[in-house]
Amino acid sequence: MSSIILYYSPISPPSRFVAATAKLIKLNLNIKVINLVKQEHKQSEYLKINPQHTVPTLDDNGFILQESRAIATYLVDKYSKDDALYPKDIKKRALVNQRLYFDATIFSVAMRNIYKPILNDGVKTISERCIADMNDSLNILNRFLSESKYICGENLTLADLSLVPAVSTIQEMEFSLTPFENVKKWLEQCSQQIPDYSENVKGAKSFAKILKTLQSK
Ligand SMILES: N[C@@H](CCC(=O)N[C@@H](CS)C(=O)NCC(=O)O)C(=O)O
Repeated sequence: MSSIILYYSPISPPSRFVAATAKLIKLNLNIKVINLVKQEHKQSEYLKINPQHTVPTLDDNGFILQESRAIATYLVDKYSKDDALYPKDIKKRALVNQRLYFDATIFSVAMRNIYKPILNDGVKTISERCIADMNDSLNILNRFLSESKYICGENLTLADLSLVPAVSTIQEMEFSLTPFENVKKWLEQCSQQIPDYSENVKGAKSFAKILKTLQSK
């Protein structure tokens, strides 16, 4: 068993991003599932390694790291045989970073603003503001993808791996991708390249089902 531990939840898009990255670089991880519904991420043992009480968290032989994008870039830098997913070329890397930040600060924030009120505050209906912000984020992504096959050019990078689980989750939450042709095409391409893609779909469906159940109560 690998001594590199990933604390992970299948319903968490950033967890699935890190797991897919490890698979693509053929790095064996010891996956420890954290049950978010049972609040395992709030237990004192877990808070010691992640005060943010989020998944994923990496424990690489005692080196603890939180935040999916920090984890994925670290894993590629340290363990990948090549730099395809996270180029060493300064300008290419800057572009991947920019799109990772776009995901962290815009796309995933728009998504969180939709699911958090449903999970935490008993909100049943997604506000018009949140729907508009999500559609705006999808539109930006669609524009990025109008210039190239993948988010940062003609090859798959960490920017794609980070955004795919988030976009699939949004799709399972019944956000239509029909107005975003480039996004639809890109998702289909990525699904052919990401190992065990069905795990991503399964996780996205499970999360969407949790939300739907709460909304219908
Ligand atoms: N920016 C963080 C976000 C992590 C995050 O919000 N994870 C969610 C699951 S998708 C979580 O653990 N939520 C529990 C909580 O915030 O208490 C990352 O990319 O790792």
